[in-house]
Amino acid sequence: MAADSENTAAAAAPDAGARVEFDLHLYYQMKLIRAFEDRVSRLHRQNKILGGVYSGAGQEAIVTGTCAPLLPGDFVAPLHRDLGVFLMMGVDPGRLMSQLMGKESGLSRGKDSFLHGGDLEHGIFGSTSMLGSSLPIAVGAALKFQIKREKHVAVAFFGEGASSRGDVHEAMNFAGVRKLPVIFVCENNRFAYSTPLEKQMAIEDVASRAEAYGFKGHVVSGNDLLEVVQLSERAIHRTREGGGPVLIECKTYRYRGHSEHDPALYRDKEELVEWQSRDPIPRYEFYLEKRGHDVRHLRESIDERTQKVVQGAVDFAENDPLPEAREALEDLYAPANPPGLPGSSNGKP
Ligand SMILES: Cc1ncc(C[n+]2csc(CCOP(=O)(O)OP(=O)(O)O)c2C)c(N)n1
Repeated sequence: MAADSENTAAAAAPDAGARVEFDLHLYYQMKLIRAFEDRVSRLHRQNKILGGVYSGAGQEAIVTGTCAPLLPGDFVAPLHRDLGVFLMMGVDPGRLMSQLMGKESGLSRGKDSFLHGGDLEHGIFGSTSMLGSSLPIAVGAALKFQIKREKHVAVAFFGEGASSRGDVHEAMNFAGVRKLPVIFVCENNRFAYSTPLEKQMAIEDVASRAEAYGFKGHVVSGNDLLEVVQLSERAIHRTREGGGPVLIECKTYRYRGHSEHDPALYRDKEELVEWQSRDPIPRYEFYLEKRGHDVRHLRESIDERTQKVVQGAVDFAENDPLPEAREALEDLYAPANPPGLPGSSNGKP
């Protein structure tokens, strides 16, 4: 979990014991995200989820690897497929499931689906529907960190489809000019809804655009957790220390349709099989095996743990009440005198 100090300590000082703990923690998180999303897809078919479900199955290594090196106080703007970001940043799985079911304890107290639910306590901005529009928000957060001399970073996730929008260009250009502490993470899963990559981009790599904004762009396999986390650790550290923005493009593949209602008949089944054979979980298990772990045993015990957590989240959300009608008008506007601001009367009239 990103906001988790043990994780950060392991990232900063990789002695053997801490490295093992960190490796296993990443494995657990990636498996938890997969199990949670699988369950959400099933719950959707049972009509228990409020709004659309945009599965990130197959893309778990990206959110796991890029959120792992983050510290408390950092800011993250996920895309619509990034349920895993919430789990990585330490959001309680029960509250997250309540958000998906539109229940009282959800992040927006039943006022929205997953799509727009954020959690600023955990540094997560709730996505807007306009693709790419969260990048200028992340850049704004980074500008605040720079002005206040806070050693935090902002991370903006976006798809290769969103990368063709003007907001993305403006955000990257401004970040480059001001050398802001922001990391742009492109999850290139080869499809923007039904539009394949080659029909919406004339170049091979989104990462090559970074040069035009005056910072570095990297391409990694988004299905290789080790590669993602190693690059992210270096990039986040450099950006935190004043090195300016960076763009990381993670090549991956979307396993399911754009959302659960989309059977994705427009794509080649062979392509899906090829990408599933590069699944991030067995790939990381191979690494763990090479590190001397008994992977079969590990997989069994982690599966048991993740199933318990997911079932606990479902039980919590199913027992959580729906909000009362009178609450519909609460939490709509920021308080006139937000606590903690200069001249504020701490929210008192
Ligand atoms: C400005 C804008 N155009 C179109 C849409 C409709 N739309 C929602 S998601 C999506 C595909 C996004 O593709 P990508 O950015 O690659 O992310 P992915 O869904 O593949 O993770 C589209 C076209 C939108 N929400 N906003």
